[in-house]
Amino acid sequence: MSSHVSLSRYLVEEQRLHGKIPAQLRLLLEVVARACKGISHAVNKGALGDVMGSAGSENVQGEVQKKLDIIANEVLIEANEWGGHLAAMASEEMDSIYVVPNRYPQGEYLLLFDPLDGSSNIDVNVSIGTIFSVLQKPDGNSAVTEKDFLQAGAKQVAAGYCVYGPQTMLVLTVGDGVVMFTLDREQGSFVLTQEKVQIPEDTQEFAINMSNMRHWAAPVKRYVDECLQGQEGVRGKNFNMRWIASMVADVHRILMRGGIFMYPWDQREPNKPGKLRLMYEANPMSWLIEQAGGAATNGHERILNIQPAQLHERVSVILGSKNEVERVTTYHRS
Ligand code: AHM
Ligand code: MG
Repeated sequence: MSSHVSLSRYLVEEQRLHGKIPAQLRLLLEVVARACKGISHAVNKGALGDVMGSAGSENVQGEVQKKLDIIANEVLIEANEWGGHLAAMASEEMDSIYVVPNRYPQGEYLLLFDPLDGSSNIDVNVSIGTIFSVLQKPDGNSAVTEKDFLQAGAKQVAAGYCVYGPQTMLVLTVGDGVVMFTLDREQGSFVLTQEKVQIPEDTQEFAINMSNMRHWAAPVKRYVDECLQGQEGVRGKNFNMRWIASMVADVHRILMRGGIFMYPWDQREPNKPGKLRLMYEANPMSWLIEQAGGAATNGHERILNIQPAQLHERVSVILGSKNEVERVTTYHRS
């Protein structure tokens, strides 16, 4: 019965049945899950654990770091550096890549993460999460460099997130659909609670930060205008809106019941392609969404086909229910 399948058992059986998860990748995913359990505990402590508030520092993108951003980053690094499964890591919270120190063996995988996404929500007790993406190091023998990370999202071998909400859930793909695990705190393990996640192709729910409306490009304005017209407008149906300001929580809702999420380019900072990061946020989320039957584009092309030029590259993101994402993408073409 699926409610008794632990993450470890799922990974072992997935390898046995489909050959998707070699031992090193399994170790990696188990270690990431263990780190997420640690982050979940820290998040849960809140004001009791001296983990709230700002750390008084900024990351490479000039964003103020919260204490929990730094704690989560450290938990992921410490958990992953010694196991021999990784060559290097990259994080939204670190300027450059973290190569596994010489004292440990180096593995063939590269791990990228946003240690705590939606961190503006930490202090107000709203869902936040960890997003991760796994790539293979292209050249097995040479020393790992930042260039090794610059691979299109289509090359990911595993991707997922852990959402710290009313329940802590780990959501994963290795290219064989999307599976969801719920943390059983009494057992201390992630238990399989949903398989074959499918996003409905149509939706009546959109997610976008409406306060930026005046800055959007015409195709995004058109799409949202038409949603707002409701039954009387061209769409002939009413739409609902949700915006949690935690991508993890917004994407989780879309995986559960459909919807479209947009963080598009806007005129506030015209030189930036968008707010969200391609390699830590957009790629793993886009793969999950596609694996669940949805779509993800930047308005012009499939996000997973974008060849990154830099580690901290940003991108415009439109993802979710297939027909709606295709509609917004078509509006960008016309
Ligand atoms: P973060 O990684 O610094 O937390 O920023 C990413 C978050 C996303 O989770 C969310 O979708 C978005 O920023 C919210 O942005 P805004 O506050 O502009 O609505
Ligand atoms: Mg983030």
